[in-house]
Amino acid sequence: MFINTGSKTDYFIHLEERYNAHNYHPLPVVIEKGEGIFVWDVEGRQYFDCLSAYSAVNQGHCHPRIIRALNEQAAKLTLTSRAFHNNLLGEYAEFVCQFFGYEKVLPMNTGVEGGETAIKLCRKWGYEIKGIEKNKAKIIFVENNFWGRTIAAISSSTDPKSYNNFGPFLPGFEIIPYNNLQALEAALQDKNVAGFMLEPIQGEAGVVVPDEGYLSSAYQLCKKHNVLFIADEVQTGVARTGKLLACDYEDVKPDILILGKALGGGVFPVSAVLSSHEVMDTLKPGEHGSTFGGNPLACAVAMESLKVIKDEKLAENAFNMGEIFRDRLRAIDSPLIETVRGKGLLNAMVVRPFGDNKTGYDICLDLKAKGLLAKQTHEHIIRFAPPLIINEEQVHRCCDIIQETMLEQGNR
Ligand code: IF1
Repeated sequence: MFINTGSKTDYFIHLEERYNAHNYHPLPVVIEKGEGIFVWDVEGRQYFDCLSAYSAVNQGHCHPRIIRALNEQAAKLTLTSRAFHNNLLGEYAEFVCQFFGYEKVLPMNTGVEGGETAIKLCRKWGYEIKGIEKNKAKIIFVENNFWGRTIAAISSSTDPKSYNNFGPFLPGFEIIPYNNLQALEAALQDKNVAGFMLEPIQGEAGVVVPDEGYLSSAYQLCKKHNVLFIADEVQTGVARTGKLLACDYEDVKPDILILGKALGGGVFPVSAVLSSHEVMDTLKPGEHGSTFGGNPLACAVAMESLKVIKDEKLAENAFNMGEIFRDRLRAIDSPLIETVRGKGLLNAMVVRPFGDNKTGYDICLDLKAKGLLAKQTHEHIIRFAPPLIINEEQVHRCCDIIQETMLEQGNR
């Protein structure tokens, strides 16, 4: 039994620390309410949410249309499993395929399940269509990728924090530098390569934007070598970067597209793998699946989540607000700011080492004190990703807070 020795915040943090695994280092804030771009903590304080649950809340917290879709479906039918048909899966599959321009979809739940599914489809296609020798298929990944926490995901990771002491790792994965076409061309000489999987903009790596033309050239190289181009748009997709998909900036149509996070409108785990008949039809009944994959509740939520993206023109808004956001941050006259980068409303500020071993976490604490929640990645990179519904006045208020914080830091 926990006795409330301090604030409500302390109470909830202590309770969580006692009974929950310490697999995160959260900011010391306890959120109990979310609406639009705002969240409130248990002390009643309001914050700008500049993380959007790592781009899963693109439509804003508790969007009324999405909550209504969730509640109405939840009161009717939530889960049948795929042992039986349900009246929403076919409608959803048609809707999401037409929304993104693909022939077939395989519905899953989390982003990493989407990545796992894409790899299994790619390998199956490699053996049964490309004719790669059994169990010899290789998939190319890039350094500093992040696509989740499963054994396959960490087997392709270059981050010791992701893979250390979780071995042994999966074979058949090759890792090359990101944004390096020569390295890709060299790797593609291997006839056993079935696929090349990458994020169009690397999120966890710190919003790393590749050179203009990298995606389209990489795609062309994959076509030349009969290799599937697999885009992990779990974080960059669903309008986050100012286009429906980050690949749209270069008119690249991935052979396999992986979606997650905001596909579920921030209210339900929904992921999807979209591809062609040729790739999808390599899977036969009983060869892949998941208890919740394609459940009617997820279908209802995902359709409404995508309709909101379209109806509220959130990609266009993300593009326009992102321009203002980066201009404002780049105008901050602080020696601590090394660079500001991003597309749409997926942005990051890289800060130089400062004070006595201060890191981005310390800046996030100061931002929190001023009413803005953001989180650092890799110590010195602060990611700013507000919900895509943010308006110009709110962008300026967020930038005022960031500017004030950075100028104060610089004077310490
Ligand atoms: C954590 C990071 C972000 C992703 C991309 C697939 C997945 C993710 C590009 C897997 C998930 C989440 C996971 C979460 C924190 C967050 C994260 F910092 F870990 F790397 F966003 F950048 N592809 N990213 O970003 O999706 O299975 O989680 O639904 O694990 O700490 P998931």
